[in-house]
Amino acid sequence: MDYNRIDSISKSQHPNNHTGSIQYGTAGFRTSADVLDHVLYRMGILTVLRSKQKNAAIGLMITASHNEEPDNGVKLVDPAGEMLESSWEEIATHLANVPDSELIITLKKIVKEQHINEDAPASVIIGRDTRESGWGLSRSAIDGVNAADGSIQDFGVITTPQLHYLIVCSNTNGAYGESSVDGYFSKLGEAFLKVKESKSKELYQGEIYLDAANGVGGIAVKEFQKILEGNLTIRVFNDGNGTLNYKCGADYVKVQQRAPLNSPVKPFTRSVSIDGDADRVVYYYMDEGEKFHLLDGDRIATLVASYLKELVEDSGLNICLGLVQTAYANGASTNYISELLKIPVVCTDTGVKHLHHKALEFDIGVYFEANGHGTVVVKPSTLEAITAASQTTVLPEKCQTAALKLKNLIDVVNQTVGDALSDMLVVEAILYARGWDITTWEKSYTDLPNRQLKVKVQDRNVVETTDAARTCTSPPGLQDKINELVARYHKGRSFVRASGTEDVVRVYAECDSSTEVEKLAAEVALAVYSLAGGVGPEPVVPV
Ligand code: 16G
Ligand code: MG
Repeated sequence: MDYNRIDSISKSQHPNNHTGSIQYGTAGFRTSADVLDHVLYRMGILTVLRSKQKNAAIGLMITASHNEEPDNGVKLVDPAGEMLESSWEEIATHLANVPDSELIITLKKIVKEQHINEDAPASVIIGRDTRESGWGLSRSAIDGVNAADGSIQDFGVITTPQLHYLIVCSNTNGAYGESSVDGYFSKLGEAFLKVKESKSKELYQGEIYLDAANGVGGIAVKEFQKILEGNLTIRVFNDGNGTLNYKCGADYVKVQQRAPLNSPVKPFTRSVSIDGDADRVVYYYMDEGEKFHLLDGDRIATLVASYLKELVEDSGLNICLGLVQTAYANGASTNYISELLKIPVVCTDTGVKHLHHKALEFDIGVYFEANGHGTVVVKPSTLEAITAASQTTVLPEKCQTAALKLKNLIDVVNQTVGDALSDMLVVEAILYARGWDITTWEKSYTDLPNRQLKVKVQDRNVVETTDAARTCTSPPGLQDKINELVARYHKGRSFVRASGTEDVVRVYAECDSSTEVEKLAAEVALAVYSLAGGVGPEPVVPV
């Protein structure tokens, strides 16, 4: 590597003028776009080093997901499509923050400590969402990759899950699918058409309304519209004409628990919201009294897991199926899945990487965050067994049919990461197979009323947790206070954690009454405010 060249481009074109520090959080760096130029340049270089180390293509995605338009961010994607390994998150944070004068020495240190062969080839796949700042930031990243002599495939504007897909295809020589954006659309689209080969039945109607958060999903869904024409009608709104993520998108709909701007008003319309980079999805509808009904990631998880369980049982195959959730999962969903469906449930820390890794421990692992981020992962040996069973004639017909259904459904899944559009097609395939409309789906269990709040504090890192964020270990006394508050509410549960993407402490509360839950959440927020150094206005507890 030509360190002199890296150094001179850094100083002349991508200097670090940022005074504050910036951190590789739950999903990469994410902050105001105007402080990210040098970070992107440096991440371009780091991606090359990671690629040399792993001897595989590494992804670099420029997005700030559901944040406001002026923000942007970058995350690195490891060879198997997973999030960057945590030890490298620290390396990335350090590299992003060092002054220009220490850039080269830092890079040399990384090369040495990580045993990187500087002469190894490097390959980087780049994508970005629709943010205006994305093009310029992608140039900075490309400058970094070039300066470090890596080869680049720049896919321009794509969804985050498309980038993950491209990485996996590229690193498996096409075994997972064709390594192109067209390959992505045809793999998932054609798999969906296969699932829908039999006639539509009962209550299912093949029409949905999609809120694309005015983001990149609005572009991607147009390709699916073409492939699925005549089989699934997707009516898109917030498709890019309005402001990105403004009063729309999966995060808004989930957190605000209300319909997005421009939503169809006709009661019981099956509606879908995705987020700004199309890796989260939630469903919702309004009833005849204009009451809003949300079917979030927990609902999707239970729908998918229960259908998979049925198929696994019918196939007669020995497959261990499990579900992974976080503490944000509604208690009613956890109860339903473990008590009624008898499917093992595991709880992990927030963030896709935690859920994904845990899910890989099952033969078929379903993972979903309540916010709509999730997918299904299947062990290669399990997929082989399912495929073999679907093709054999020695098994009873019921088993073979179930195996074939399983195989076809798995093909609709983007296993590389949670993918809003793929997940939506999976949900549609299952509702279709079950002959359900959205209210039948909703009836499986009743959500406990819940509320999320944010508390501003001086330093959010004073809040530390353990046991998948369900127990707060610092500051002292906070967990005792939470226990005391929760005990006053029927089916009460609450936890707090420092956000990985925003400078706040998050509060989650649930109990069996929608008015009481507002109180519980506010009381816990107040406890955080008093014990963890709250700043600004004090949370107000409703009377
Ligand atoms: C990121 C995570 C998401 C998580 C959220 C939590 C990825 C790709 N995304 O968006 O999984 O739910 O952060 O945000 O890992 P928080 O730490 O601000 O609550
Ligand atoms: Mg996202």
